[in-house]
Amino acid sequence: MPANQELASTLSDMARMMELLGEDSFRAAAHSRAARAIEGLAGDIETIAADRGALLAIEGIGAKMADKIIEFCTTGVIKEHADLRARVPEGLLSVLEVPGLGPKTVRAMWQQLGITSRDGLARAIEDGSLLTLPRMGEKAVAKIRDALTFAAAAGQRTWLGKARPVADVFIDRLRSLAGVERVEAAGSLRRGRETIGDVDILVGMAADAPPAATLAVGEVFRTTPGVTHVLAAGDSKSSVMFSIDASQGRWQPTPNPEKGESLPPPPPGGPAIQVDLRVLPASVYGAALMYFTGSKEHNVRLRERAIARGMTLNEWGLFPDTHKDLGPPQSRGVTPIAAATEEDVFRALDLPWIPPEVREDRGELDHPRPWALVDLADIKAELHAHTTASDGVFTIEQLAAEARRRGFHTIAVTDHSQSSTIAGGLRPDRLRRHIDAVREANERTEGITILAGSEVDILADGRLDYDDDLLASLDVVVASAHAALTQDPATATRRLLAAVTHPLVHILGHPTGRLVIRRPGLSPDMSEIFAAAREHNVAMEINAHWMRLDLRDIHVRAAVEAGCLIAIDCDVHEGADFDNLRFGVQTARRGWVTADRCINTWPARRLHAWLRAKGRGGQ
Ligand code: DGT
Ligand code: CA
Ligand code: CA
Ligand code: ZN
Repeated sequence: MPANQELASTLSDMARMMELLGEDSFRAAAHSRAARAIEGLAGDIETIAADRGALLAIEGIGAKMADKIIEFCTTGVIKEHADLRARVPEGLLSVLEVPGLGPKTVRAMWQQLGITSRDGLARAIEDGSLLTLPRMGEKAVAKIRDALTFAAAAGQRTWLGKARPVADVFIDRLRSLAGVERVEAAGSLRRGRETIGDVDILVGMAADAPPAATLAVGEVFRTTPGVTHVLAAGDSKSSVMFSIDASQGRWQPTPNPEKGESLPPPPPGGPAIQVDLRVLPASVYGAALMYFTGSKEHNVRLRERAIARGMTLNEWGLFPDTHKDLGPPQSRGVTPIAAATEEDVFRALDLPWIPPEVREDRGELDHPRPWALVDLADIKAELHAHTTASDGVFTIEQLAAEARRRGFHTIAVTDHSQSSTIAGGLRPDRLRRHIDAVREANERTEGITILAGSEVDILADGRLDYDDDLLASLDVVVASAHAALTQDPATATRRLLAAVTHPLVHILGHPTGRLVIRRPGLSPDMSEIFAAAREHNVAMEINAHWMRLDLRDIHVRAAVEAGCLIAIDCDVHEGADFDNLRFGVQTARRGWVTADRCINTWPARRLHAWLRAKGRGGQ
């Protein structure tokens, strides 16, 4: 009933604006009362309002209010609402929504300090001016600061790479507790989505664990260093807010994927994320893990499948009946067909185990079985890495040593090209000397092949940043767009097509240039790019940095369907960047990439032969 909802929120806005303006509090209260009455209506307000008598019969609606409702139902707006809007600064209502702030306080902030937004409030806290308000002491200010941080974090999504270390803090802490048999992250984190709303942690308790052990898990969870608020504290369910910075000690990611890039500031409100805990018997862990991994849409499909087979699926198991009206089967003592492991439940539904990354209701239940997606352990080569020659921290040798330590057979040195001046891009003569240095390092180094490459800029018009002679002397050419990322789609398509059809390009690096949450990047016609990439034997990169994840999951899937090769690369600038590989692999899996499709999984001979074939007319 959208009209009811819209009218209710209009009236409640009016009430709040009247309060902020310091108007008659009875009038404001009348508007909130009417809003609540309309929200609770079973019938459609537009139908009811056609009969003024019916409207007046509603508890909480008087003559004046009835006129406003009729005005809304006939014109779609209430003029008084617009008048109020004109008098109240736009951001002030969002200040009022900060938990713990009432209209009187917000009005004082506005009238006396000129605060009209949450950002303004944050500034007044930092510069101390908030303290000058009457009855505003240090304690009250600290409370508001907390509430502001919390309000900003709630409903906001963060990067996969920021949320994963948070989950790992809790997993490490809970793993060794008495009676704990299993601990895992579920939800969007386990599915590897590029942004995370909240972190879901699932603990499975051994059959012989006493109830006190379950309570202890909750207690340890809620008292983890870094927890800023406890939102809920039940026996088997808890929720907390956790300061993301508290997880950074264990893993320090590069804040910025390419140095020198000017980025807008991080989302306001400070970095905090909600973490949910559920503790259950290990005997139902599989069913619960499936339920809390989601996605919701995938779960709906699974439940439909269960029902179609005469069964009921919920977080307690897969049960042999569908008598919903008798209450949930687990509380009627019905023994589940399957519950302990995901494999058991999927098998009983006549399905292979479905990798979490593809549980998005994108056709995964109809997939020809079994699944054989690319795995972290399959990756044997890194083909996009920077050294001190441009903006990396490693020398060639250090980079190679780190790559070898991580079990790779090949590392490509691909420093920036001349147009990326801020990133220390190499002029042609410097690149020539750099190539010599890489080849010498390769001679000296055992156990890994070091390739001489470049991450060559794709200029705004599609030309590459070096001439063909120089490009032809490289073992690997990653072509990437770094500037002019607001081009219109048609221009962007021509630009990227020029790079993909260039005979010396091996890999299209971070194809759209987008940054997750921060920058949309190019939006070329991907199907044209993929068709050309397939024809010209160019691999499409999945840049594994959690701020890039570019290609994104749905584009990966389209590239795979178009028959393209995929490269998963860490765009290494420093050691920790290698750890981002897991996110690149998850993104690949979300796009249904098999190992064979991904050139980083190929044995050295095959990979090197493929690279050499470029520019020699071979494939
Ligand atoms: P997020 O946190 O927004 O990044 O996304 P998710 O997928 O982690 O969602 P979340 O944390 O709300 O719930 C975790 C999983 O639990 C979700 O993927 C499916 C399951 N779940 C949670 N609430 C419901 C619900 O109301 N209905 C159903 N069917 N499943 C739910
Ligand atoms: Ca979640
Ligand atoms: Ca959750
Ligand atoms: Zn780049």
